[in-house]
Amino acid sequence: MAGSRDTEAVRKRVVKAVREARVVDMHTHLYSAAFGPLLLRGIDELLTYHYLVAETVRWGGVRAEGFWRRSKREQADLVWKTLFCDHSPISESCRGILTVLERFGLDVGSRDLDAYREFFDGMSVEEHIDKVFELAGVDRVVMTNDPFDSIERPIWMNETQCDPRFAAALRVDPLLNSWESASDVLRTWGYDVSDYLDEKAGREVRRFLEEWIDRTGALYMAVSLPQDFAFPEDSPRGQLIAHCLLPVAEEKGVPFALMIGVKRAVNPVLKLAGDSVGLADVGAVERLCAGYPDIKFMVTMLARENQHELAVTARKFANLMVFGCWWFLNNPCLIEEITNMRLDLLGLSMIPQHSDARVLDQIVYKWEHSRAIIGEALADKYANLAATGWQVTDEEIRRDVGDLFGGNFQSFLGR
Ligand code: FIX
Ligand code: ZN
Repeated sequence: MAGSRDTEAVRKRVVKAVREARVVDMHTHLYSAAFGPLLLRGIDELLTYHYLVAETVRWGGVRAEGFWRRSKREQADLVWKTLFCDHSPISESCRGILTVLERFGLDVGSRDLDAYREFFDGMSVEEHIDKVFELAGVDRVVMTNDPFDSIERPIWMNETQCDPRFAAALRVDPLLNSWESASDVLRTWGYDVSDYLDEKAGREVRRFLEEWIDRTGALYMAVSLPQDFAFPEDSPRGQLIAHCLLPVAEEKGVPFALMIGVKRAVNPVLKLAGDSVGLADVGAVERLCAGYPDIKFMVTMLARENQHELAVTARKFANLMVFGCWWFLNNPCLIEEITNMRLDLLGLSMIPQHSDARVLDQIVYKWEHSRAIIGEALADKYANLAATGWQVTDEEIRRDVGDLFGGNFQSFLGR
């Protein structure tokens, strides 16, 4: 047996296994090349990521309205000037860009934005995707697919061939969170739904969901929910979940992913950068998991203060998979805290991270930064085991790390 009581040696073996692990990134906003303009990539997209827009406008050099009036390139110039030149780029989102540049072999010290642009412009989309997947150690990403999106819908309707590295997830926000306008649109597509959610409308929405799961091959259905999300609830959303989403999830055997705790548009002029966070009720998750034991739920919550209760809830329900450090939690200090807590409460039966990348290149930094933190957290745990005399083989370490970085997700899907 290759095991050792030496805690330092075991730590090194764990960190190495995490560094080498192949990743399945179970929630992103990336698209394959077939989706044309929906796939964002390169330095100007990196700089205008909404996390950085919020940080730029904070400095007060420009108001949000003025920011949006600029071209993408001018916006990127302003972000670069404000966050990288006028101040040191120490926030996680800024640091991420430097990690990407460095991993691509660019001269970070030169601060030469035009040279970075030239580099990214020189890559074909295919070359770019291959390179990013290789640098990130990612095998597969799951997209966020919205059948109500006017660019995306025709691509699916034309049965465009999709790169198998990009799997689909059916996003149901428009349906659940704005039923009135969604029902208007559904009618134009030939679904016989009234505004009133009666028996027939329920049947038609189920037909819509089933058709889109089949069309996209969606691995799961997903929705983001506000901090006041309740279940059960006598609202269109509550009715749709109970009578459409859950029956389809059960019938099709696809999990339902709930991302809970977003306070949308607290500052609407900031657009995507204007969303915030709120404390949510984990009781809604408990009631879903207890009431529907044959349905699988994947849940992430946005508020730091919800994390402990959510992890405890996952101890109670095998049909609940906790995943990721979402959005404002995707920062080193919080990933460390949350990962350690989950490892203590749930052992290895969770999905520690997803990237939520919106720009292709981001998976390079998001996974590199998360790997380092998860690797250290895990190394501590194995070192504690080694101190008792428990020995682990390299195969066992690789098995466990593989579960965290993709295996648990695949098993939960039942694949
Ligand atoms: O709802 C979501 O999937 C969120 O992740 C996004 O809408 C959000 O804007 C984001 O990019 C967070 O990382
Ligand atoms: Zn997301």
